[in-house]
Amino acid sequence: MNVMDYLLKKIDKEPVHMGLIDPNEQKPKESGELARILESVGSDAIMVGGSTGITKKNLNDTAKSVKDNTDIPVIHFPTNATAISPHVDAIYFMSMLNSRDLDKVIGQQVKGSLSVRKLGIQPLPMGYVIVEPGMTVGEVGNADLIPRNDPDIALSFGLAAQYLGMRLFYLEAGSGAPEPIPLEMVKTCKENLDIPVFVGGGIRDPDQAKKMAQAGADVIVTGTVIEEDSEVERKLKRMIRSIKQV
Ligand code: 1GP
Repeated sequence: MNVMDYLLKKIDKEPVHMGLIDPNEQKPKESGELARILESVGSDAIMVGGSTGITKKNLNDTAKSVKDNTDIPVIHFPTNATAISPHVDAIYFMSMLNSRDLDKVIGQQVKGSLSVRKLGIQPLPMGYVIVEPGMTVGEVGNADLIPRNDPDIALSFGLAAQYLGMRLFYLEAGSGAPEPIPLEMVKTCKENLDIPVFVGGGIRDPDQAKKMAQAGADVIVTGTVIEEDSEVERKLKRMIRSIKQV
């Protein structure tokens, strides 16, 4: 399966949902179960990754379990070049464009590129930016956070990503953020970019997810809600339905 084609076709039709499974949050077997649930409620792809505690072993075991339990694409959301798994369909080949740390912008990408080629994983070129409050990923990424009230800065990064040839642009508020990406920022980016806009961080309920889709988000990523909620299946079902109705 060509994952980029799959995504672009889906996005062309309707807003897309992706569930993020963090290998550091549960055992591989439970991750497999979450993957099964995500597919059954209509999620379009599964991202595997996290900001801290990712090892070759927990990544590999989790990715394998996820892959064994679902037919929708499994995409690695990488932390660095140390842990890259062959048990995925694709990897976001991403640059944290607003990091102060050159290693996050281009260093890890250079370190990991040969592995991606050798393992035959499809790279999905992506510009990734961290918006306030940024949470853990903003800290470990040493990000110069994009102010919440400045959509034009976010757009400037998005245009730079697009002009550099990146195929996807991701606005990240940070996992567990008290508020998701501001709607005005999503709208500004969507209206002015030709590449798909991803949003993630702090999206917990169907209403928030729907507003993101209405503002123009092409891909809505949820992570924490999968890990925390006891009625995860019911909640995800409602969330995905609300996104797809937009
Ligand atoms: C992944 O930050 C998102 O980019 C996930 O955020 O855990 O808050 O859903 P949540």
